[in-house]
Amino acid sequence: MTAPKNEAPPLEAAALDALRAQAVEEIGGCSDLSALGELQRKYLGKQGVLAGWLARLPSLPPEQRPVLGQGVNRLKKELTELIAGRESALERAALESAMGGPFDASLPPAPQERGSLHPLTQVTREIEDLFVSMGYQVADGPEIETDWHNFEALNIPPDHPARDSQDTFYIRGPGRLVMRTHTSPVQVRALERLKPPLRAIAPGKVFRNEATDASHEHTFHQLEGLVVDKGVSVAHLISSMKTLLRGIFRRELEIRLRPGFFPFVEPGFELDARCPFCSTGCSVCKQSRWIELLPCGLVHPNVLRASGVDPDEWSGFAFGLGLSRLVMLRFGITDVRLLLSGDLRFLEQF
Ligand code: FA5
Repeated sequence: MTAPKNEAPPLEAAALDALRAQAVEEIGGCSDLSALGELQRKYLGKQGVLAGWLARLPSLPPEQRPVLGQGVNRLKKELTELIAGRESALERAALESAMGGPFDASLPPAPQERGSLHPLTQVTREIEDLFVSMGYQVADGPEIETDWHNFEALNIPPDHPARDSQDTFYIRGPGRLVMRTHTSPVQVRALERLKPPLRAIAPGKVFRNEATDASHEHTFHQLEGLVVDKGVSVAHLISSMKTLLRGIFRRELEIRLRPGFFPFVEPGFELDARCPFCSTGCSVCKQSRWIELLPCGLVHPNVLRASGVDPDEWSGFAFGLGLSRLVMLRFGITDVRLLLSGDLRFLEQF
Protein backbone atom coordinates (compact mmCIF):
# COMPACT_ATOMS: atom_id res chain seq x y z
CA MET A 1 0.00 0.00 0.00
CA THR A 2 1.31 3.46 -0.81
CA ALA A 3 0.97 6.43 1.52
CA PRO A 4 -1.88 8.81 0.81
CA LYS A 5 -0.91 11.85 -1.28
CA ASN A 6 0.63 14.69 0.79
CA GLU A 7 1.09 12.53 3.89
CA ALA A 8 4.40 11.26 5.16
CA PRO A 9 4.84 7.54 4.82
CA PRO A 10 3.66 5.75 7.98
CA LEU A 11 7.16 4.61 8.83
CA GLU A 12 8.56 8.13 8.77
CA ALA A 13 5.56 9.59 10.68
CA ALA A 14 5.76 6.91 13.34
CA ALA A 15 9.49 7.53 13.76
CA LEU A 16 8.83 11.27 14.18
CA ASP A 17 6.13 10.49 16.77
CA ALA A 18 8.53 8.23 18.63
CA LEU A 19 11.19 10.94 18.51
CA ARG A 20 8.73 13.46 19.90
CA ALA A 21 7.74 11.15 22.79
CA GLN A 22 11.37 10.51 23.67
CA ALA A 23 12.32 14.21 23.55
CA VAL A 24 9.32 15.28 25.64
CA GLU A 25 10.15 12.65 28.26
CA GLU A 26 13.83 13.58 28.40
CA ILE A 27 13.18 17.31 28.60
CA GLY A 28 10.42 16.89 31.21
CA GLY A 29 12.66 14.73 33.37
CA CYS A 30 15.71 16.94 33.08
CA SER A 31 16.62 18.42 36.47
CA ASP A 32 19.63 20.60 35.83
CA LEU A 33 20.42 23.43 33.48
CA SER A 34 23.58 22.01 31.95
CA ALA A 35 21.85 18.71 31.06
CA LEU A 36 19.06 20.78 29.51
CA GLY A 37 21.68 22.54 27.39
CA GLU A 38 22.88 19.14 26.22
CA LEU A 39 19.33 18.16 25.23
CA GLN A 40 18.91 21.40 23.34
CA ARG A 41 22.06 20.72 21.34
CA LYS A 42 21.00 17.06 20.83
CA TYR A 43 17.59 17.87 19.35
CA LEU A 44 17.79 21.43 18.07
CA GLY A 45 21.50 22.03 17.42
CA LYS A 46 23.04 22.48 13.97
CA GLN A 47 24.19 18.87 14.03
CA GLY A 48 21.12 17.79 16.00
CA VAL A 49 18.47 15.14 15.35
CA LEU A 50 15.92 17.48 13.76
CA ALA A 51 18.56 19.05 11.52
CA GLY A 52 19.31 15.48 10.35
CA TRP A 53 15.63 14.96 9.54
CA LEU A 54 15.48 18.17 7.53
CA ALA A 55 18.66 17.21 5.69
CA ARG A 56 17.06 13.93 4.64
CA LEU A 57 14.00 15.62 3.11
CA PRO A 58 15.45 16.18 -0.38
CA SER A 59 16.04 12.44 -0.68
CA LEU A 60 12.33 11.70 -0.16
CA PRO A 61 9.79 11.63 -2.97
CA PRO A 62 8.66 15.22 -3.69
CA GLU A 63 5.03 14.59 -2.64
CA GLN A 64 6.10 13.48 0.87
CA ARG A 65 8.45 16.32 1.56
CA PRO A 66 5.89 19.03 2.57
CA VAL A 67 4.09 16.90 5.14
CA LEU A 68 7.23 15.57 6.74
CA GLY A 69 8.89 19.02 6.57
CA GLN A 70 5.90 20.56 8.34
CA GLY A 71 5.94 17.81 10.98
CA VAL A 72 9.65 18.37 11.68
CA ASN A 73 9.20 22.15 11.92
CA ARG A 74 6.20 21.74 14.24
CA LEU A 75 8.27 19.48 16.46
CA LYS A 76 11.15 21.93 16.39
CA LYS A 77 8.86 24.73 17.59
CA GLU A 78 7.30 22.50 20.24
CA LEU A 79 10.68 21.37 21.63
CA THR A 80 12.03 24.94 21.61
CA GLU A 81 9.09 26.08 23.75
CA LEU A 82 9.34 23.03 25.97
CA ILE A 83 13.05 23.64 26.62
CA ALA A 84 12.48 27.36 27.31
CA GLY A 85 9.70 26.54 29.80
CA ARG A 86 11.83 23.89 31.50
CA GLU A 87 14.75 26.33 31.65
CA SER A 88 12.74 29.00 33.43
CA ALA A 89 11.27 26.41 35.83
CA LEU A 90 14.79 25.20 36.71
CA GLU A 91 16.06 28.78 37.11
CA ARG A 92 13.17 29.67 39.36
CA ALA A 93 13.74 26.53 41.47
CA ALA A 94 17.45 27.44 41.82
CA LEU A 95 16.51 31.01 42.89
CA GLU A 96 13.96 29.79 45.41
CA SER A 97 16.33 27.30 46.94
CA ALA A 98 19.01 30.04 47.21
CA MET A 99 16.46 32.31 48.88
CA GLY A 100 15.17 29.57 51.15
CA GLY A 101 11.56 29.89 49.95
CA PRO A 102 9.23 30.67 47.08
CA PHE A 103 9.88 33.92 45.20
CA ASP A 104 7.00 36.38 44.93
CA ALA A 105 7.91 39.41 42.82
CA SER A 106 4.82 41.27 44.02
CA LEU A 107 5.91 41.29 47.68
CA PRO A 108 7.28 44.60 49.06
CA PRO A 109 11.08 44.52 49.54
CA ALA A 110 12.55 43.72 52.96
CA PRO A 111 13.16 46.92 54.95
CA GLN A 112 16.60 48.40 54.31
CA GLU A 113 18.80 50.34 56.72
CA ARG A 114 18.57 54.01 55.78
CA GLY A 115 20.96 56.76 56.78
CA SER A 116 19.79 60.10 58.14
CA LEU A 117 21.17 63.59 58.37
CA HIS A 118 23.39 64.28 61.35
CA PRO A 119 21.62 66.54 63.89
CA LEU A 120 24.32 69.18 63.34
CA THR A 121 23.61 69.11 59.61
CA GLN A 122 19.85 69.32 60.18
CA VAL A 123 20.10 72.41 62.39
CA THR A 124 22.78 74.03 60.21
CA ARG A 125 20.55 73.67 57.14
CA GLU A 126 17.56 75.13 58.97
CA ILE A 127 19.58 78.14 60.11
CA GLU A 128 21.10 78.59 56.66
CA ASP A 129 17.62 78.58 55.08
CA LEU A 130 16.43 81.14 57.62
CA PHE A 131 19.33 83.52 57.00
CA VAL A 132 19.36 83.06 53.24
CA SER A 133 15.67 84.07 53.28
CA MET A 134 16.79 87.29 55.02
CA GLY A 135 19.34 88.09 52.31
CA TYR A 136 22.45 86.63 53.98
CA GLN A 137 25.00 84.61 52.07
CA VAL A 138 26.73 81.51 53.43
CA ALA A 139 30.48 82.06 53.67
CA ASP A 140 33.25 79.57 54.29
CA GLY A 141 36.83 79.65 55.52
CA PRO A 142 39.69 77.21 56.11
CA GLU A 143 39.87 75.12 59.27
CA ILE A 144 43.64 75.65 59.34
CA GLU A 145 44.02 79.39 59.70
CA THR A 146 46.75 81.98 59.77
CA ASP A 147 47.50 83.58 63.11
CA TRP A 148 46.54 86.85 61.40
CA HIS A 149 42.99 85.82 60.51
CA ASN A 150 42.32 83.83 63.70
CA PHE A 151 43.75 86.43 66.11
CA GLU A 152 45.54 89.56 64.94
CA ALA A 153 43.01 90.91 62.46
CA LEU A 154 40.40 90.32 65.17
CA ASN A 155 42.16 92.74 67.45
CA ILE A 156 43.88 89.96 69.44
CA PRO A 157 47.65 90.68 69.36
CA PRO A 158 50.18 87.94 70.33
CA ASP A 159 50.39 88.77 74.02
CA HIS A 160 46.67 89.52 74.47
CA PRO A 161 45.09 87.62 77.42
CA ALA A 162 42.07 86.71 75.25
CA ARG A 163 44.26 84.06 73.58
CA ASP A 164 44.27 82.15 76.88
CA SER A 165 40.51 81.57 76.77
CA GLN A 166 40.86 79.79 73.43
CA ASP A 167 43.60 77.21 74.03
CA THR A 168 45.05 76.83 70.60
CA PHE A 169 46.41 73.93 68.56
CA TYR A 170 49.41 75.42 66.74
CA ILE A 171 50.63 73.80 63.52
CA ARG A 172 54.37 73.10 63.52
CA GLY A 173 56.36 74.61 60.67
CA PRO A 174 56.51 77.91 58.85
CA GLY A 175 53.58 80.27 58.31
CA ARG A 176 52.32 80.58 61.91
CA LEU A 177 49.27 78.45 61.26
CA VAL A 178 46.67 77.37 63.82
CA MET A 179 43.63 75.11 63.90
CA ARG A 180 41.01 77.85 63.97
CA THR A 181 39.69 78.31 67.49
CA HIS A 182 36.45 79.99 66.38
CA THR A 183 34.56 80.88 63.20
CA SER A 184 35.29 84.61 63.65
CA PRO A 185 38.22 84.55 61.16
CA VAL A 186 35.58 84.09 58.45
CA GLN A 187 34.45 87.64 59.37
CA VAL A 188 37.86 88.89 58.32
CA ARG A 189 37.92 86.82 55.13
CA ALA A 190 34.40 87.94 54.21
CA LEU A 191 35.31 91.59 54.74
CA GLU A 192 38.51 91.21 52.69
CA ARG A 193 36.73 89.49 49.83
CA LEU A 194 33.24 90.90 49.69
CA LYS A 195 33.47 94.49 50.94
CA PRO A 196 30.41 96.15 52.51
CA PRO A 197 27.48 96.28 52.52
CA LEU A 198 27.39 92.57 53.36
CA ARG A 199 25.44 89.99 55.34
CA ALA A 200 26.96 86.59 55.83
CA ILE A 201 26.84 83.57 58.08
CA ALA A 202 29.57 80.96 58.37
CA PRO A 203 28.89 77.62 60.03
CA GLY A 204 31.89 75.40 60.67
CA LYS A 205 34.13 73.26 62.80
CA VAL A 206 36.50 74.79 65.34
CA PHE A 207 39.21 73.31 67.57
CA ARG A 208 40.42 74.01 71.07
CA ASN A 209 43.07 72.29 73.12
CA GLU A 210 40.92 71.80 76.17
CA ALA A 211 39.98 69.16 78.69
CA THR A 212 36.73 67.60 77.54
CA ASP A 213 33.57 67.02 79.55
CA ALA A 214 29.83 66.78 78.88
CA SER A 215 29.65 70.39 77.65
CA HIS A 216 33.21 70.88 76.31
CA GLU A 217 34.68 69.21 73.23
CA HIS A 218 38.08 69.80 71.62
CA THR A 219 36.33 69.86 68.21
CA PHE A 220 32.93 71.50 67.99
CA HIS A 221 30.77 73.66 65.74
CA GLN A 222 30.02 77.35 65.74
CA LEU A 223 28.01 79.56 63.43
CA GLU A 224 29.33 83.04 62.81
CA GLY A 225 27.18 85.91 61.62
CA LEU A 226 28.29 89.27 60.25
CA VAL A 227 26.38 92.28 58.99
CA VAL A 228 28.22 95.41 57.83
CA ASP A 229 26.29 98.34 56.46
CA LYS A 230 25.71 102.01 57.09
CA GLY A 231 24.21 102.94 60.48
CA VAL A 232 24.04 99.41 61.95
CA SER A 233 23.19 99.57 65.66
CA VAL A 234 22.55 97.35 68.69
CA ALA A 235 18.82 97.54 67.84
CA HIS A 236 19.53 95.74 64.54
CA LEU A 237 21.60 93.16 66.40
CA ILE A 238 18.84 92.46 68.92
CA SER A 239 16.07 92.16 66.34
CA SER A 240 18.17 89.81 64.18
CA MET A 241 19.02 87.61 67.17
CA LYS A 242 15.32 87.45 68.10
CA THR A 243 14.50 86.33 64.55
CA LEU A 244 17.24 83.70 64.76
CA LEU A 245 15.93 82.31 68.06
CA ARG A 246 12.32 82.35 66.82
CA GLY A 247 13.44 80.38 63.77
CA ILE A 248 15.30 77.84 65.87
CA PHE A 249 12.84 77.35 68.72
CA ARG A 250 9.73 78.15 66.66
CA ARG A 251 8.37 80.58 69.24
CA GLU A 252 9.12 83.97 70.74
CA LEU A 253 11.73 83.67 73.52
CA GLU A 254 12.45 86.38 76.04
CA ILE A 255 16.09 87.44 75.81
CA ARG A 256 18.51 89.47 77.87
CA LEU A 257 21.89 91.00 77.10
CA ARG A 258 24.77 90.98 79.54
CA PRO A 259 28.09 92.69 78.92
CA GLY A 260 30.62 90.28 77.43
CA PHE A 261 34.22 90.87 76.46
CA PHE A 262 35.54 89.92 73.04
CA PRO A 263 38.36 92.07 71.60
CA PHE A 264 36.72 92.10 68.14
CA VAL A 265 33.41 93.68 69.21
CA GLU A 266 32.62 96.88 71.05
CA PRO A 267 30.26 96.85 72.87
CA GLY A 268 30.22 93.07 73.36
CA PHE A 269 27.39 91.04 74.83
CA GLU A 270 26.42 87.61 76.01
CA LEU A 271 22.86 87.02 74.86
CA ASP A 272 20.81 84.73 77.08
CA ALA A 273 17.41 83.28 76.17
CA ARG A 274 14.62 82.24 78.51
CA CYS A 275 14.91 78.49 78.96
CA PRO A 276 12.55 76.98 76.36
CA PHE A 277 12.22 73.77 78.41
CA CYS A 278 10.83 74.92 81.76
CA SER A 279 9.05 77.70 83.60
CA THR A 280 10.49 77.17 87.06
CA GLY A 281 14.07 75.97 86.48
CA CYS A 282 15.47 72.67 85.17
CA SER A 283 18.73 70.82 84.66
CA VAL A 284 19.23 72.33 81.20
CA CYS A 285 19.23 75.92 82.50
CA LYS A 286 20.82 74.81 85.78
CA GLN A 287 17.78 76.18 87.65
CA SER A 288 18.52 79.75 86.45
CA ARG A 289 15.72 79.89 83.81
CA TRP A 290 18.23 81.51 81.41
CA ILE A 291 20.41 79.81 78.82
CA GLU A 292 23.62 81.40 77.64
CA LEU A 293 23.37 81.16 73.88
CA LEU A 294 25.00 83.80 71.79
CA PRO A 295 28.08 85.93 72.24
CA CYS A 296 27.70 88.98 69.99
CA GLY A 297 28.37 92.71 69.62
CA LEU A 298 29.09 95.56 67.27
CA VAL A 299 32.14 94.97 65.08
CA HIS A 300 35.18 96.72 66.56
CA PRO A 301 36.51 99.57 64.35
CA ASN A 302 39.99 97.94 64.43
CA VAL A 303 38.55 94.80 62.77
CA LEU A 304 37.00 96.87 59.99
CA ARG A 305 40.25 98.78 59.57
CA ALA A 306 42.34 95.56 59.45
CA SER A 307 40.29 94.45 56.42
CA GLY A 308 40.50 97.84 54.70
CA VAL A 309 36.97 98.97 55.59
CA ASP A 310 36.50 102.57 56.79
CA PRO A 311 34.85 102.47 60.28
CA ASP A 312 33.72 106.10 59.89
CA GLU A 313 31.57 105.05 56.95
CA TRP A 314 30.53 101.53 57.89
CA SER A 315 29.45 99.76 61.05
CA GLY A 316 28.23 96.26 61.76
CA PHE A 317 27.33 93.53 64.18
CA ALA A 318 28.63 90.00 64.61
CA PHE A 319 27.63 86.95 66.58
CA GLY A 320 29.15 83.55 67.27
CA LEU A 321 26.52 80.91 67.97
CA GLY A 322 27.70 77.81 69.81
CA LEU A 323 26.11 75.47 67.27
CA SER A 324 27.01 72.23 69.07
CA ARG A 325 25.41 73.45 72.29
CA LEU A 326 22.35 74.67 70.42
CA VAL A 327 21.94 71.23 68.82
CA MET A 328 22.18 69.69 72.29
CA LEU A 329 19.39 71.97 73.49
CA ARG A 330 17.25 71.31 70.47
CA PHE A 331 17.41 67.51 70.72
CA GLY A 332 17.89 67.12 74.48
CA ILE A 333 21.42 65.68 74.06
CA THR A 334 23.19 65.56 77.39
CA ASP A 335 26.81 65.11 76.31
CA VAL A 336 28.45 67.19 73.55
CA ARG A 337 31.01 64.42 72.96
CA LEU A 338 28.30 62.21 71.45
CA LEU A 339 27.96 64.55 68.46
CA LEU A 340 31.25 63.63 66.80
CA SER A 341 31.63 60.19 68.38
CA GLY A 342 30.45 58.34 65.27
CA ASP A 343 28.47 56.04 67.59
CA LEU A 344 25.70 54.48 65.50
CA ARG A 345 23.51 53.86 68.57
CA PHE A 346 23.44 57.64 68.96
CA LEU A 347 23.20 58.57 65.28
CA GLU A 348 20.36 56.15 64.54
CA GLN A 349 18.07 58.20 66.78
CA PHE A 350 17.90 61.10 64.30
C1 FA5 B 1 33.87 82.91 70.54
O1 FA5 B 1 34.36 81.91 70.06
C2 FA5 B 1 33.68 84.16 69.73
N1 FA5 B 1 34.35 84.02 68.48
C3 FA5 B 1 32.18 84.39 69.56
C4 FA5 B 1 31.82 85.77 69.03
C5 FA5 B 1 31.63 85.94 67.68
C6 FA5 B 1 31.66 86.83 69.91
C7 FA5 B 1 31.28 87.20 67.20
C8 FA5 B 1 31.32 88.08 69.44
C9 FA5 B 1 31.12 88.24 68.08
P1 FA5 B 1 33.35 81.78 72.82
O2 FA5 B 1 34.75 81.35 73.12
O3 FA5 B 1 32.55 82.21 73.99
O4 FA5 B 1 33.30 82.92 71.73
O5 FA5 B 1 32.61 80.59 72.09
C10 FA5 B 1 31.34 80.78 71.50
C11 FA5 B 1 30.40 79.62 71.84
O6 FA5 B 1 31.01 78.39 71.50
C12 FA5 B 1 30.10 79.48 73.33
O7 FA5 B 1 29.03 80.31 73.70
C13 FA5 B 1 29.74 78.04 73.46
O8 FA5 B 1 28.38 77.84 73.12
C14 FA5 B 1 30.57 77.39 72.39
N2 FA5 B 1 31.74 76.71 72.97
C15 FA5 B 1 32.86 77.27 73.48
N3 FA5 B 1 33.73 76.33 73.88
C16 FA5 B 1 33.15 75.14 73.60
C17 FA5 B 1 33.56 73.76 73.76
N4 FA5 B 1 34.75 73.45 74.25
N5 FA5 B 1 32.71 72.79 73.37
C18 FA5 B 1 31.51 73.10 72.83
N6 FA5 B 1 31.06 74.36 72.64
C19 FA5 B 1 31.88 75.38 73.02
